[in-house]
Amino acid sequence: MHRRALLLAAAFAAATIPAACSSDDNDTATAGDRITVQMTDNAYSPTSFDVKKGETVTFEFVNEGRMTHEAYIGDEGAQEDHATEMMGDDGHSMDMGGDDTVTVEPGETATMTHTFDETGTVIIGCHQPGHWESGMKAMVNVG
Ligand SMILES: [Cu+2]
Repeated sequence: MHRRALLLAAAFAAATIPAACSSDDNDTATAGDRITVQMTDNAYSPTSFDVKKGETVTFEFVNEGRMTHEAYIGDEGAQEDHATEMMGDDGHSMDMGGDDTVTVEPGETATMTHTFDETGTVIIGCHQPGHWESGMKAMVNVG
């Protein structure tokens, strides 16, 4: 299940990242305690990370774009739910913890700390209007 989701997500990301943005889309960062992630309009760089199960990582998001960007961390289903919530659908009553979302204004830097308790793939997605749809996401491979 996780593997299938990973493959689908990876294929989606590869197909939708604008080639003009950067030439190092496939960089895989090896996680330490702190990972710096660049935000541009509309992409993260790098777009994939490897972390160890149980590891607590502080992401430092640097917005180098001209638009506001967001980083929401969660699995594919959570991303879809979050996208729905951003559109104002009241049908969901899920508890959106504030710790897993950060909004970064242009030129600003913000940090988010997350502990990866389960193996599998976790996604960082931007849910500013149209960004998720245009492929603004990064994969965290927890193993
Ligand atoms: Cu964005």
